[in-house]
Amino acid sequence: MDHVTNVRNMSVIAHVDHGKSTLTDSLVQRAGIISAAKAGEQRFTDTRQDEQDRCITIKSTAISLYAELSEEDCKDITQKTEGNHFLINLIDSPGHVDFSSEVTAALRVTDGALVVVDCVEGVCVQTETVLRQALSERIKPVCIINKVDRALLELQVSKEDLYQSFSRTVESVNVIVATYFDKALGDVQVYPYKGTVAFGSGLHGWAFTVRQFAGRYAKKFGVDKNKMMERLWGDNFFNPKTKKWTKTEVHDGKPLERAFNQFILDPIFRIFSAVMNFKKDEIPVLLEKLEITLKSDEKDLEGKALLKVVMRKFLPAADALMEMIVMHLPSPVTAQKYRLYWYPGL
Ligand SMILES: Nc1nc2c(ncn2[C@@H]2O[C@H](COP(=O)(O)OP(=O)(O)OP(=O)(O)O)[C@@H](O)[C@H]2O)c(=O)[nH]1
Ligand SMILES: [Mg+2]
Repeated sequence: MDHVTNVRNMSVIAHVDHGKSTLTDSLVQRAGIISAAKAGEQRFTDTRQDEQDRCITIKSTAISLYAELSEEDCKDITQKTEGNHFLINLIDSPGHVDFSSEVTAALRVTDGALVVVDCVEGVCVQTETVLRQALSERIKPVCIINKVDRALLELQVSKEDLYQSFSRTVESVNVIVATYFDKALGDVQVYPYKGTVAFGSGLHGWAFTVRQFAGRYAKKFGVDKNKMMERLWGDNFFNPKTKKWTKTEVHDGKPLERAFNQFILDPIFRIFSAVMNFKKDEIPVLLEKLEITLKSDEKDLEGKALLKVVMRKFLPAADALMEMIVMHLPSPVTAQKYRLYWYPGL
């Protein structure tokens, strides 16, 4: 609290039911307030009995969380910071239009917003309303595309279809952001290759950003992380035979897989397929390759329960969220420069 440059005041905003409270649970769990088993189902910020009974947020709830980022990640923060310890003051707001005054109140006292979008429903009416409100308050957004587990388990989409759906959603968010452009705030559109968009499942407790994967692959291949980030989104294709990158999906007469699909979605799809199809011999090989170790009691799990444990270890939601919040949302020191309205003569 004494290091104001290391404070992030932020709200979680979205259309009703897109998973704000469920996602917040991942952060609450990381702070050690609730157990991993309950995270996602407890909806800790739905404190009132009527909220729990009706499975809907009615009042905005604030919670203060302590976060730590690795020293390496801290080097990439562009605003002034001291050390690698952070305080996140988070407000989980309601998505239902009847309670929109709660969103207004939350936005006024925060500087950044986590915009949650359901990957199946996409950008909805209330997503636009709350995003517009946020931008008119000069609140900087970052975005998470949530409920990706539904796309994989219920809709059984292909990797390319999922990429296209992500891409459309990001574009819809950016159309709104561009419409309400404010010179003082600058360009605040969200881009996966800049690390301001995450993808994941609040219910299952996993999420990732392109930046996280770029970090892993940059180390493995010995290439620059920023270059890798740009390659892992958009029309970038890698030819494993020639080890060359191209901008076209057909190279030398052979179709290539998009880098995002090949390097990011592929391991996730493999885990889902091996676990949900009960491929007992494939699972240990995959876990070893991805350097995931299970505790002895977790080894007996099967199906969805095993999927949750594995995905949480592979891509913990809190890591992706913390990274986005700390790296890309402004501290009060940064934000007050443009949020403070100055009336000459007063
Ligand atoms: N399959 C799936 N379901 C989810 C996910 N996240 C949330 N849900 C479900 O979606 C419903 C709504 O979740 P909440 O977290 O209450 O959504 P919310 O955005 O906080 O809703 P309001 O605050 O009322 O606007 C619950 O039934 C959750 O279990 C997810 O990642 N995957
Ligand atoms: Mg809620």
